[in-house]
Amino acid sequence: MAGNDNTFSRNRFSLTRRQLLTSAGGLAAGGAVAAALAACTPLASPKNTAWTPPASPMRFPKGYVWGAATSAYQVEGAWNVDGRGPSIWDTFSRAGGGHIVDGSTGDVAADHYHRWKGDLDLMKELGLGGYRFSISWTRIQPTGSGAVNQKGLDFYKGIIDGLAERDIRPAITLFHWDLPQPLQDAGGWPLRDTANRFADYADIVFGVFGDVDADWFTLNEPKTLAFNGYWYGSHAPGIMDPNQAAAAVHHQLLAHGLTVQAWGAHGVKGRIGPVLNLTPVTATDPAAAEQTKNVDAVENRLFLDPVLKGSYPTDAIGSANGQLPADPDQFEALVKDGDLSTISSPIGVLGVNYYGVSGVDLNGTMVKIHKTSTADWEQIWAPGLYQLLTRITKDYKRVPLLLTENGIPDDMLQNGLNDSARISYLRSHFQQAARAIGDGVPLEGHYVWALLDNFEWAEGYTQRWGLVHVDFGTQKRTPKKSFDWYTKVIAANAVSPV
Ligand code: IFM
Repeated sequence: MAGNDNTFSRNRFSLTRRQLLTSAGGLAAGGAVAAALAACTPLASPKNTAWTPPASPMRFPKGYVWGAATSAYQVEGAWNVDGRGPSIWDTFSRAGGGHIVDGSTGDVAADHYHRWKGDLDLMKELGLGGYRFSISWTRIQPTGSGAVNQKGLDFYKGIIDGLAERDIRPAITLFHWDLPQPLQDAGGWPLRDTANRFADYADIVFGVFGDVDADWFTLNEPKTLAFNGYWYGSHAPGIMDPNQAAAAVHHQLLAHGLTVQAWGAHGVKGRIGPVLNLTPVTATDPAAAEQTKNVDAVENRLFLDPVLKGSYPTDAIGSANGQLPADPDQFEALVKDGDLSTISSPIGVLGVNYYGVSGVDLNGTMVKIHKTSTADWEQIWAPGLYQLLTRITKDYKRVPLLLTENGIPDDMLQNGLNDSARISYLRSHFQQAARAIGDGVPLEGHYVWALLDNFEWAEGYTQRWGLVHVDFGTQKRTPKKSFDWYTKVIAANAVSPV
């Protein structure tokens, strides 16, 4: 694991996927950090650490959805098949220049486009109650607007029907970062009209699949796309401009709200909401309270508040340490009358992606306070999940929650199939989920990221996140040890202490 390495490169292409855990500003040795932490108050629940799991299995409510997730560009491949148009990820991964660490693309990925039936059989074998996948916009509308591609709709109809045959509930994400390239050429998410284009695309999907009883998700992780794609430049479309990033936040949220409204107008079955990746943050120095509050605003409240309260936090954007360094006036001018009521249209479910926590230093920089997985941005701390879930429930109106992603990449020191580190990780996070449910959090399901090894964005194929190993040369699937372990958890609807 990369857990002993406290230094992080900040060069453009080795920026971590989600945030800058930099060596800038330095990071105190573990003991000093722990001492500093003990001296400061965490932002959320005071009950976040003093808890040990019970010796007996922790049971989950009847109907709890045990799931696994993927996304279109990461698994489908078939980049130029059956009329699919180019997305920003096709462009970005082909551009070279170190965008993707191993120089790879998602052209073939796990070839799920051609192998989905076998993959659905694997899900059945695992005993999944839910499968979360995303629809590729450019399979449905190859240029992002106008003509509809029937073959794209047919592909997803096959998956939806195949899930129904296997009694697996679909969780369908309409957008997992693969913006049609022509829309980026016109300005991308910083352009307001992209929200309208997205609502048109959603309208097409709802018109065809309105009778599908699913958990519908509008956008996956609008934060990651906005920040990595338009601020750090480490993801497609590779832009480095905080003002564009701020605009991309607002217009994605607007697209979310318009889509919730279109969903209601179509009378689609199931329920709908966004998928937000959220991160509890803690000051590493008693004097860093303000900086930590700012980072919390950027990481969490910038997304939760508009969706669940109909307002933007005032401390997220600006030039203070920890803020998104865009122009607040410029941002305010983007928010037109009615936008916030659109964005806060009532949702039926909130998807939460949880990967860990972060410390915040005096510079407002996110720094390492816990061991990371092979992904150096992922600071593993299971109690943070409890902290996050209880905080959402306490600070916002009550809405059913689904953990829509949670997982780690293979530990490089372990044999790929013998992934006991993933089992420990999942066990501790399932326990914290059960604990949160016991304390009244309306959590209704848990999707492991990921079902299959896949294309991990800027990390290419160097990180393997799957319950199922994929040999990218032969496309052979082999369940890992965690797959067998998860099968037992699902069958028992309970997580055991060992
Ligand atoms: O692979 C990604 C996924 O696309 C979005 N959430 C985090 C995962 C792991 O980095």
